[in-house]
Amino acid sequence: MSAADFVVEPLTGALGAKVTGLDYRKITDVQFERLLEVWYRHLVVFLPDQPVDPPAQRDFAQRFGEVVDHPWDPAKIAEGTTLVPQPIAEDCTQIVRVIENSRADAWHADVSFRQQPTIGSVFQYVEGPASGGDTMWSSQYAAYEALSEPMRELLQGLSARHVGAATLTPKRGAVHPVVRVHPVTGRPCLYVNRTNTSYIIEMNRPESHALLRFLFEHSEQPRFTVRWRWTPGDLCFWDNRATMHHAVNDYGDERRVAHRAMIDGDRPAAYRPSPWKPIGDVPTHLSVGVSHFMAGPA
Ligand SMILES: O=C(O)CCC(=O)C(=O)O
Ligand SMILES: [Fe+2]
Repeated sequence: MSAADFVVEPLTGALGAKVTGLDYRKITDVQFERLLEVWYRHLVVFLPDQPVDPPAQRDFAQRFGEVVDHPWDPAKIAEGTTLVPQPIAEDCTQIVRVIENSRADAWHADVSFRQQPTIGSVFQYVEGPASGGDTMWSSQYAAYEALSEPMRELLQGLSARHVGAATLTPKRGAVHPVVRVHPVTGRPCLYVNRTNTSYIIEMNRPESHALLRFLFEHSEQPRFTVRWRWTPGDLCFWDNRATMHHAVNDYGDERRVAHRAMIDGDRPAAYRPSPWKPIGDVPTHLSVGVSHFMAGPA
């Protein structure tokens, strides 16, 4: 094998790729460049059967950008909407979060209620039930591209408020374009999700409600998704800008553990600037999106 010579197997028509022939602890710069290309193209990349090694996971995640997390301190939560860089402790407990029984079983893009949602996560499955506990991802490029031209035109001029679970985020959340452009690929994608997206600011509430409901149902269709059945050791990294994900909660009381490092983000950019003005502020309790997993990661 030459330096960048690993094997890439696409998983579904929409997204996902399995990569074999690599140990994530020993990836050369040339291999990493190629892996980034695979990531941008397939959005969620799986490296099966990797050693569980949190410091190595931290180092690998840092190749994508700065590793960040929620400011769990309530005073900091109240302060603002940005994630904070994590102190780099040698034992990694600060930077590679242990995710136990995440129950994140509603479609979401991580922390979309923040001004700068993460660009992605490096996630390793450590232990879990003999069956069940799969995770699903959906391509929001594919969801966008499947819409009619008039619908795409309409959506390009809209923005939505995203609000997270009360324990995680200030009530004000963040406003993002409904269609964002991926800063690396330049491709437009849908950017609303059932967990965090509350309402479209340029529309009347009933219009916003109906349109968001349609968009949630549209973007969650099986034809836009991939589903991964985990084996302990599987490492994956997903693009959080052009995908949503959903952890399937079908394993009862069994234990399911993963390690996750989140990578600092950027401000979602609109595909086209909005020609319309917001219609005034509305109390956040009128949200359509409902956070189903108050205790889990968002
Ligand atoms: O547990 C999982 O499969 C995914 C959990 C999740 O939503 C996350 O880590 O962001
Ligand atoms: Fe998540």
